[in-house]
Amino acid sequence: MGGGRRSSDHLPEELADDGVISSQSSSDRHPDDSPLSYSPEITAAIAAAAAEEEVCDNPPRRKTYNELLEFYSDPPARKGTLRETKDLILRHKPGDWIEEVGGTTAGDYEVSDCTTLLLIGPRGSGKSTLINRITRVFEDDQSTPDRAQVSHNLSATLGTCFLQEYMIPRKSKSLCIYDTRSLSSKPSDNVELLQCWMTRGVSHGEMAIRQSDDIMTRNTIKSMVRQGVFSPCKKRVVNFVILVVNGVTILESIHAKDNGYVDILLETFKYPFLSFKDNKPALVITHGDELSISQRARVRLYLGDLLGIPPLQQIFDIADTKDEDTELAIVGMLRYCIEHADRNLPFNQNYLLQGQRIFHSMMEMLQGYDTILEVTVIILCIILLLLRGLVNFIQ
Ligand SMILES: Nc1nc2c(ncn2[C@@H]2O[C@H](COP(=O)(O)OP(=O)(O)OP(=O)(O)O)[C@@H](O)[C@H]2O)c(=O)[nH]1
Ligand SMILES: [Mg+2]
Repeated sequence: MGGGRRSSDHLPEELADDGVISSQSSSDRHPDDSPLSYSPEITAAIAAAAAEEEVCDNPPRRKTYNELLEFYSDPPARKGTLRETKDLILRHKPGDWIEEVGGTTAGDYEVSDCTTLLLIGPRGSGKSTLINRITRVFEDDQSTPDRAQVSHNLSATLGTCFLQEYMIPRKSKSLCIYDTRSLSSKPSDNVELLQCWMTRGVSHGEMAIRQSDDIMTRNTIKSMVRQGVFSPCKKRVVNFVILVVNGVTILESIHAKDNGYVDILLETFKYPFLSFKDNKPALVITHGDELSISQRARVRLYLGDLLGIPPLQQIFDIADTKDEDTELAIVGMLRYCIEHADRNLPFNQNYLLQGQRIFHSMMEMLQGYDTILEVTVIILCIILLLLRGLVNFIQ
């Protein structure tokens, strides 16, 4: 895909030459490349990365990169916001954050009873793991079993094959996230499934069969269904999209100059039906626990450049780790998605309401004409009076 373009072509020089730390090679790491924790080594890693980055002669990129490093190295500044943002999400009802712009009121928008977010991403990027991680942020009992099935050996399973709805938190009625089947390496498969979900809506338990699935795969998926033909689950309109990518695979594909993974992301991200007006999907980077801080910052900067989105505001680094920074990233990401979902709700298509609106605007128009008519009559009367006065004067 993507013609002759190489992954490394997206990459600035100072990033392209960087080594990759994969899950398998963690023992070979340089001490400066230790995973995220606030130890002296990390501080050294930040300093080393910052010094290295100074060779970069692109000031805006350097500024963003430094901001990213600062973001990772200054957790106390953000701690106070965790509870506050969590409460906001827990209290939120769909439509709460509608902005009444363009002379509209909240009643002009089609507000469903549940804000629906759609998780999409390549095979093994960590969509199902993210569901479990998000659940734990809102769960009092941390020992409850995982909700979503995680793939532990990608070659041993097909991965997630059915759309699964997860209410967040469990008992909520107003926010749900859909886990989906992974993106295919064939773009036509992705267009077909994604367009269907975005235009017709999604429903819990729905099979996700690709055009290119062979008969055996189709039969396997069909035989996993444990319900009758008719599903009692309602269709949900998707309100916002989250693209999940594996940070380690991004670095690996850059290093190996293999464009497959990155091209699929770029192509998918550009599908207009995944955007809500000008608002593109949010991006989640997983597997950050297997990278150093400088590598995390670099992957984020690289994806921001590639997809044309702000790395600090629209890209969320959510590793499968239990720490306050991960929780902050999760609530930050949810808040971003819910706010954008509310801001992009469709107009209410209720015909009675539309009729009322048309009637009102016609009345307003007629009232406008009324004023013009009155002014014209007054002017005519004044002219008549003046003419009469003139005639009397001449006689
Ligand atoms: N170290 C680490 N491993 C992760 C992270 N996220 C996911 N994984 C692992 O990655 C593998 C795949 O995770 P899944 O959550 O099943 O990925 P998925 O996107 O749902 O995969 P499909 O359903 O096949 O599309 C599992 O072994 C997870 O444990 C992460 O942030 N860090
Ligand atoms: Mg999955």
